[in-house]
Formats: sequence, C-alpha cells, structure tokens
Amino acid sequence: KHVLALSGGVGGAKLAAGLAAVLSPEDLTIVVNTGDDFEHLGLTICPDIDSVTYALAGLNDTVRGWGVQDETWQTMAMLRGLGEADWFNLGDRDMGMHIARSWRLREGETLSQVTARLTRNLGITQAVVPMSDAPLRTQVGTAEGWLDFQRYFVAEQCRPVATGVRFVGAPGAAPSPAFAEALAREDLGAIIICPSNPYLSVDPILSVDGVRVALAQRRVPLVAVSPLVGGTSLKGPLAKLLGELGKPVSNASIADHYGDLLDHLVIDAGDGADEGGLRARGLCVTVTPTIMRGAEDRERLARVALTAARIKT
Ligand code: FO1
Ligand code: CA
Repeated sequence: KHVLALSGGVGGAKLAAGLAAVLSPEDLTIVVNTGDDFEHLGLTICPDIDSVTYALAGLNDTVRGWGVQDETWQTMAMLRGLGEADWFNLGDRDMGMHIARSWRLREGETLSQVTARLTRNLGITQAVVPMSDAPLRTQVGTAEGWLDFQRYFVAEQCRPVATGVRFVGAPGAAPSPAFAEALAREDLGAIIICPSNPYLSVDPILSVDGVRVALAQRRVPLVAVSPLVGGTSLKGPLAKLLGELGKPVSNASIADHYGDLLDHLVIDAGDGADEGGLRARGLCVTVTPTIMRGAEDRERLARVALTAARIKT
C-alpha cells in the first residue's frame, strides 16, 4: 500500500522523516509545499523542500529548525560587506543547495527533476516531490498590504496582523507529475497531512489544480496530525494567526479548516479536551503525545498516524 504525505514547514519535515524511517522507500511519496519558495540574490530558494531533504539526509540543524547542521556564515558576512540584502540568512553549506538547484533550473530542468537529482545525490531513496513545477507563491495580507511569505515570516518575524492568505499562481498550477501519479495510484492506501500550518503550509498544496477534488474523491483514509500542541503551536505563527483570523486556538478550528477532507485527526495528549467535540462532528480521533524531539518520537508518531490510516507497518 502506498502512502502519500503532504508536508510543509518544520513540523511537517519531522513527521515526513518519521514516515521515511518506518516505511519502505517505494511505499512513500512526500509532497512538499513550494508556496514559501522565492527568488533571492539570483537564487531560487525552496525552504520546505530543503527542510524535508535535510531531515531525510540527516543534515538538518535541529536547533535552528531549518538549514544545515555545523553551518558557517562566511558567505553572509561577505554579502553584507558587499551591501547585499542580509535579512535572509544563507549558510555556507546551504548555499551549495541553492547554487545547485538554481543553475539546474536555469539549465531548463523542472523543479521535480532538480529535486529528484539533488535528493538522490544526497542518498535519499524516498520520493520527495514539489507540489507543483509551476510557481505558486503564498502571500499574507496585512495592514501593510500583501507580503510574500518570506518577507512576512523572516523579515517581519510574523509580527504584522494577518488579515488573510492568498496563493499567487492558483488556480493555474498543475500538480507535479509525481504528485498526480501518487494521487491516481491503484495501490494508494492512505494520505497523511503532516503537522504543518494549515493556512500557510498545507493550503498551498490544496490550492494546486485538482488536488481538493482528488482528495474529496479519495477511497482511502485521510489522516492529519494536528500542528497544535497543548493548545498552542510550537514553532510557527499558527496560534497567533488563528487569533487574528478570529478562530479559537483549538483542534475544532483545525477540523473546521479541513472540513470533509479529514477522516481522522491525531491530536496532542495536552489537547485531550478537544476529543469529544471532534468525535461529535464525526471525526475519528487519536490522542497521543505529538511533540517530536528526536528520531524515536518521530517514528512513534509516524506509526500512530499510519495505524490511524489503517496502514500496517
Ligand atoms: N527562517 C528564519 O527565521 N530566518 C532566516 O534567516 C531563514 C533563512 C532560511 C534559509 C534557507 C531556508 O531553507 C530556510 C530559512 N528560514 C529562515 C526558514 C524558512 O523561512 C522556513 O523554514 C519556511 O519557509 C517556513 O516553513
Ligand atoms: Ca512553510
């Protein structure tokens, strides 16, 4: 049975790594959000693809949450000295990834082809695929106007009050070939939405042409792992965003957001109080600790999600 995982952001990458550890490589396709991608200093930067790639390659910096471990910042120092933009930190090792991706794209390879090349060369055997090969860019509406994702997330540190989220390029962005293939596989057994921000990291994937329809017509369980932990969000701006969008910071908001796309929600042990309300709306619910501190936590949570999806491991 094949498992299709949808991942964005840092939390998503952790569960993706957990799934990669417990499933055979050929039984897993990880579709990654590319709405955070942007052109910077002539480089094409794909943060969420890199979070998953570095996590699967064991290269990720677990303290920072993004980028490469044992990183140095000489390129940044030089760029600063040259008067170039320094709001977005590019590590020296990370720069290798940005250079390799950017020139291959300029050579005419698709993002799917480049991602397959780079993940393979890092020894990754699972399919890590962009949600689309077409540009689709997440923007956050603020009083200062629409901000590109990295401007909002990094330059402004998520401080502006968000009034909405939009995806420039949707509709009109086709699923990547491997994403479309995974959705159509006869042996597809489950779809797992990783603990990513529904508004900023998962919605871009759902805004790719035909994806919502395909998921609504699914014949397999769709399980989401809630990005909330103990009534709040760990890393990103989800708790703040929910408040700004006038929604309670609870799993009821997560369930409302996904609506009938969701069969089963895995929620954190600290949010057990949400269980009754979720079951009342017809959802299956699993309550378990969902914080992933290391490989053991990631693999345990992956097994819980797969069990919820009735996939044997
Ligand atoms: N996040 C930051 O908060 N500050 C940075 O300077 C920064 C640089 C950066 C460089 C490459 C990369 O792949 C990610 C980077 N991130 C940085 C994280 C990035 O903004 C987020 O991982 C995602 O876009 C959110 O899911
Ligand atoms: Ca993201």
